[in-house]
Amino acid sequence: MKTVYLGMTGDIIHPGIINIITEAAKLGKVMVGLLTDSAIVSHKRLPFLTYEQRLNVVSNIKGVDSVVPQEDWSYIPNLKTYKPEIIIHGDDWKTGPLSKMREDVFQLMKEMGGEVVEIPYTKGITSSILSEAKKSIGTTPDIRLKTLRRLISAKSIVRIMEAHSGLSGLIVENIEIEKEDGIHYFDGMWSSSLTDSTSKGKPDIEAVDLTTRLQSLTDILECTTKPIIFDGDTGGLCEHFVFTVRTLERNGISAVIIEDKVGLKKNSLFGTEVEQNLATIPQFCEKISVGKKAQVTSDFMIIARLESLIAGYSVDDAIERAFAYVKAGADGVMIHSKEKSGDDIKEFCIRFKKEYSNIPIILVPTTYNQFTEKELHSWGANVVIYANHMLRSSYPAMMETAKLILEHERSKEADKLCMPIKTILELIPGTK
Ligand code: SPV
Ligand code: MG
Repeated sequence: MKTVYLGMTGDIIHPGIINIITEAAKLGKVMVGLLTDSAIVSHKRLPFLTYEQRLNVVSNIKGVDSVVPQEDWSYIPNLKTYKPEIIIHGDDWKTGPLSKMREDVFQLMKEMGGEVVEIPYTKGITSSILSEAKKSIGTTPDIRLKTLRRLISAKSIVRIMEAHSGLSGLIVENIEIEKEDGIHYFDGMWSSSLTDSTSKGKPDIEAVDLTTRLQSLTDILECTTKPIIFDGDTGGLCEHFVFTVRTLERNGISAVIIEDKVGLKKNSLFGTEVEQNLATIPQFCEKISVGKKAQVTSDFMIIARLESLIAGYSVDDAIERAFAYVKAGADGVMIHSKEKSGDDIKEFCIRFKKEYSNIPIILVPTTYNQFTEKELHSWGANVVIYANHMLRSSYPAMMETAKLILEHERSKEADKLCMPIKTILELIPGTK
């Protein structure tokens, strides 16, 4: 019997997929090439179900003979490995972004003496339409929490944007642009102490209790599904940190980042005149360790933030601390710097990855913002956080609008800077 190769994501099973499997089974033994998370995120959003869950579903569909992982977005590597006599595909790939891959597949199958079978695409129901519907289903704390680890292992660089309100969260949740290599979007949100306090007109000096920080966080949680990394400041005393970890985890937050400073915390990017006192290594290791013991799931991440470079210490100091924090249980390290050249960060990343290639590095390139995500990844970074850009960009727009109204004694001139009321109705479901 011939082998018929069928590539799929298998996240949402709809009648179109059952149809193509049925057609494939008429031609031979169906081998499904199930795209892995990393193959999918190279071009599309992370699927709802994990690879293991999708494997379970797809292997149990009538007509599927075997399932193999497809590690690449392209079918070509698997076609070379498994040499099926036939590959089957919906005819929708004749045009659009898959048409180049279609040509390559035809060429390869011809060289291998195989055949490409195209079947009419099932109209009216596509995975993309269904994933729109999926968005309206929302998420659960458990699914949201787990997603950050999945993203870190699937993507070369995880892209996180600051959100400080429901509205900014909605932008991060929804915005995407189409580029040559697929859809680009933000993978998750950063709950920043700086932007949260600034949006409330207050200084960034570590809230006395979590309650105020949780107010805006709750607003974001209510209208988004993407994973959230929480800025935990210094984490407070060990006794407090235990509660913070539990509260965040219960709410479906994926990670907390705590910085190794002591005393009154001030924002790291403020001028050099601000004195920064660092915790001793054993002190901070103790905090990480009590936090790790407090968490209930194995998915929640405690990330140690190194302030050595901010406080005027060397890369050597940061490295010594980073190694100690990882040994104490940190699931990742964030290294921060005000240095524009990026040289110190690059040196840190390279040295850290030589010792711990599997521990994620998180960067916050606010000052060294000339480097692209690809460049930061080439140093060893796994996650990039745009830590304050939604808030900072909103301020000039609001200032300009307020000035225009004062100047003209009416609002007509400011209209061009304002979101149309219609957009509000479209953006916020339930107001249409
Ligand atoms: C924040 O966003 O609050 C941070 C990052 O802690 S930074 O402001 O760069 O210190
Ligand atoms: Mg902060």
